[in-house]
Amino acid sequence: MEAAAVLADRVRAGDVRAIARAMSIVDDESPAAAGLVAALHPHGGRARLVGITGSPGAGKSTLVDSLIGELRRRQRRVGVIAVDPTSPFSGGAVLGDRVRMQAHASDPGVFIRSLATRGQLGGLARSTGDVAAVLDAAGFDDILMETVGVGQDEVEIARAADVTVVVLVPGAGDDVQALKAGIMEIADVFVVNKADVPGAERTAASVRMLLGMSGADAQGWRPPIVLTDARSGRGVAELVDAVERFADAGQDIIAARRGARSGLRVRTLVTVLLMRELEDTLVPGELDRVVAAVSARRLDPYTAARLLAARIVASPDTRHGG
Ligand SMILES: Nc1nc2c(ncn2[C@@H]2O[C@H](COP(=O)(O)OP(=O)(O)OP(=O)(O)O)[C@@H](O)[C@H]2O)c(=O)[nH]1
Ligand SMILES: [Mg+2]
Repeated sequence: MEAAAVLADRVRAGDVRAIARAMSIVDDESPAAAGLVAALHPHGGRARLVGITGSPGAGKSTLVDSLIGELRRRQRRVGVIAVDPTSPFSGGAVLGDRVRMQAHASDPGVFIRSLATRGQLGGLARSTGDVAAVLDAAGFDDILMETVGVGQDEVEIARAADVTVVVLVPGAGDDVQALKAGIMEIADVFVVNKADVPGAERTAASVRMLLGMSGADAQGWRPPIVLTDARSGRGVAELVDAVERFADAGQDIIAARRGARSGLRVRTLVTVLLMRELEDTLVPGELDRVVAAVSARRLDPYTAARLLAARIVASPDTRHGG
């Protein structure tokens, strides 16, 4: 059996070292990644992907920690992907999360992985989907994905997750305008965390009013608002219940999201493959020269792209290298 298939079998058997190794392969986008994903793909699709998004410091990691405990009580195996928006070398965030979640480190029903975004736009690491696929194939029931929601990422996590939980804190909803339209649209479930500090009820009321104005969505789901104190765990069982209700009532929505995810994934990979193919086709430096011509306004970008794309379909014997 080839190496990818052997590793995939060990991942499916729940071998912790194999899971860690598979994650590194897909996260590094090493050449073995394609074969590994191919071997794992038929065995995926069972896990529930839950996105936890919200402002920095809203308590997402603390909430994830509490959620792990609650889900374990319900006999579910839990994978966690914490996306660190900073570089892996600079930040305390990843380390802090690791230390906090250490309590679960010896539990074979829990697997925690931190990823760096490496400066990509948006808060999701590019490999998040493949790392989740490893956890999925390894049989984890719930995969919790923590990301800081700022700007574009909110849309991204909506694509990456089956269920999106938006974490707010008291005060966030006092000024209705402060709640960005984007965040209202992606939430399947709202959490007002830090419910132990004053103002949580008022924030919940503001969100409720906003939701009342926008109405339930086409499928008839109106996002519930759950108050939590992530440090004590109060409200966390209710949060899990709310996620379960959405997973049940929103099956069609989730299926559509998964379809959209597959579509985006394939399209993105085609772009990458064609770009690679083009780079193999061109003489070294040729692409840079075309780009320079566009910069110097001797060539427009559309014509440049059309000329370059035409090279890919040119006969193979015109190719340089390969
Ligand atoms: N009072 C109170 N504090 C909380 C609660 N949940 C989290 N905190 C505190 O809020 C701070 C931030 O918590 P984190 O869980 O690190 O927040 P985060 O959203 O993961 O932060 P980033 O990952 O940096 O965006 C910590 O000091 C927590 O102890 C809560 O329910 N009540
Ligand atoms: Mg965090």
